[in-house]
Amino acid sequence: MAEEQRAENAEPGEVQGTAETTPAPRKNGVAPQVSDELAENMKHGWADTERQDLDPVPQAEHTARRRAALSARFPGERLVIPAGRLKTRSNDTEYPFRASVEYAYLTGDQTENGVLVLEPAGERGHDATLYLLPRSDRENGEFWLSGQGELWVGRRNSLTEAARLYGVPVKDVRTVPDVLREATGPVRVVRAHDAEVEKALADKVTAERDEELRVFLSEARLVKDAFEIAELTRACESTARGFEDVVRVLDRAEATSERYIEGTFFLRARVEGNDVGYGSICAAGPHATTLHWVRNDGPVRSGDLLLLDAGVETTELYTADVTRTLPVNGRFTDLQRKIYDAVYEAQEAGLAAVVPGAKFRDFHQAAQRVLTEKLVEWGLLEGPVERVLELGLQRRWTLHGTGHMLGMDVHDCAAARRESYVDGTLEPGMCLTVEPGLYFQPDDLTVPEEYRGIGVRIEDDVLVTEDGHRNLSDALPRRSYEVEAWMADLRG
Ligand SMILES: [Mn+2]
Repeated sequence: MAEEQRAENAEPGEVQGTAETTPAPRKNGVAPQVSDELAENMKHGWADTERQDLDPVPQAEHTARRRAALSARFPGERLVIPAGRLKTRSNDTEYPFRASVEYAYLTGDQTENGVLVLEPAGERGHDATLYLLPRSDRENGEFWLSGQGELWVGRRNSLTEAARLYGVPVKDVRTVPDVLREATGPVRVVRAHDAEVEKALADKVTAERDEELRVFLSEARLVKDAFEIAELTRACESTARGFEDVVRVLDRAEATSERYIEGTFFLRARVEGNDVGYGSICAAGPHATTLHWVRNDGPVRSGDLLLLDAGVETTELYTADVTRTLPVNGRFTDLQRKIYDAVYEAQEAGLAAVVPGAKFRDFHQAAQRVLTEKLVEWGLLEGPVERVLELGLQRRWTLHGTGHMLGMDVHDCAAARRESYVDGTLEPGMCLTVEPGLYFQPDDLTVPEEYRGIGVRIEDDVLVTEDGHRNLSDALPRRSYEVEAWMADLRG
């Protein structure tokens, strides 16, 4: 019944384009009728809950500085950064909302349909305005008759409350299409988040100029500020607890499936953070050789390895990205240990290359060299090592790059230019993963049978510091014998 009424009144994901929000009168009689007496009754008797005691959110000083950097890069131009809208999952249900990274980074807010606009303001640079949906109107019945009414979706901040929280003037988002349509002068928008906003700007923007805005915001996040570093540290700490949770219930996973592991980690992510930062890879046995195994519907067997690649995303949307490869029964076989220790050695070489001033590629090359030496030593590849590296022949089993930037996106800063990221230089404040691996596909006839179906990856999240790096995920052991001792400890 509740759902029926909602379906009748709701426009999921839609905010009306005008200030007139009176719900459309019902005509078909399917939904419950609202008598004039009830409509009148619902207008009255509600307390004023406006909050006067709000302090700015902790990152407000940081978002102000981030907006100032953006302002300096695009003087005299109007900049439009939408949060995005709810996405339909099926019929009238939606996916959990996650604000666009650009919007959350510049505002600290995460509300659907929000839009940040930086208006050129001469000498001052820009004036920022945040556009948000206000509290529901009680007078016209919106709060209980509209699908976005607060009675259905929960109380929102009033515009005054939001202004206090985020340190930016706030206006009604329903005026945004008109504001943007009437705007004159150069405009840029971050695309792919809000079709309504883009429609209003259609004849004012170009793809090329908008891309420059996106690239700038991606590169701005290459070096993390103090707030971001604290968030990434928290994400790693929660993630370590999630891995411990998994180890404690491995026997229950054996009785069910990889799903038990996924669900166990997810519980930690939802309780301590916002969500997982990406689909958890819970890959037991040969599934570990599938790089993005997220079906997680396979068996968990004693004697196999479990490759768990998972990260908690904090409430402020910063994610960890950590992998451990664990023997399900708590002990590596000799061959599993040989392969695991090789990956560990490669990771050590990679970590040692994460220092300020090093090229981003250096840690990848250091790890690849170690893995290649092992593959030659084991007789899987014919040397010399230099020739193998030159031809990239080791990549049949190393498969992927050794790391990437980490932040609000698990593969953060993806729009950055090559020269500032892939071909760039490491600087203090950058946060990245170091994650070498070796994967022997179950159907790979070029390796001895006993190798087939073994996949190992070890992944840590590392902050570049003034004099080297700090491993943010080092609460979790990495050496094979330390992993065994840690598992034994947790399983009692
Ligand atoms: Mn990763």
